[in-house]
Amino acid sequence: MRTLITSLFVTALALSFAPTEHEQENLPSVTQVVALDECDPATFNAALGPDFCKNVALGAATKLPDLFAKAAAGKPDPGWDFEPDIVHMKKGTILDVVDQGGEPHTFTEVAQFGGGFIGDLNAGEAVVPECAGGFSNVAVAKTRILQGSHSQITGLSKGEHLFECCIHPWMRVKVEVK
Ligand SMILES: [Cu+2]
Repeated sequence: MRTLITSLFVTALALSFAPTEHEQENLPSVTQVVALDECDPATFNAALGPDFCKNVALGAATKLPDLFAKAAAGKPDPGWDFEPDIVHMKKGTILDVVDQGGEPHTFTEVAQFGGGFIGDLNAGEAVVPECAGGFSNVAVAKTRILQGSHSQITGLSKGEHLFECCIHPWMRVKVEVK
């Protein structure tokens, strides 16, 4: 009897230190979205200030006037992108957005996709209310992601969520939360 009690105690002790399946399930999982761009430092920084664009493109860069010309023609540069375009995740998952491009972006939840706060990049689409005012609006500024940094989105409810960049509004992600 004594042996049985001792062995039960030892088993209970061992279990209390081992992470149980239940605890492992409680760790929030993370899914990642990557923001990309291939800005050309020479032309971007001449117009927008030193260090606005840091060279990440290794020869694949898009010059600032070309970015505007492509957007105006309704064929925005595909190098400016959120990947993936659609995210499927369970409720409670952390959505981690990392800017691996050369310049800042925003990751802004919108009711409907539309234009951003730089009219000449909107290809005629009206600015969506969530982007209005640009960085003079704190609600927009707080969704900014600087080059090389992460932003974590938590607490997304079940259902569909739409996110876009308020600067480059063709950068769009649909998040389906189950
Ligand atoms: Cu952007």
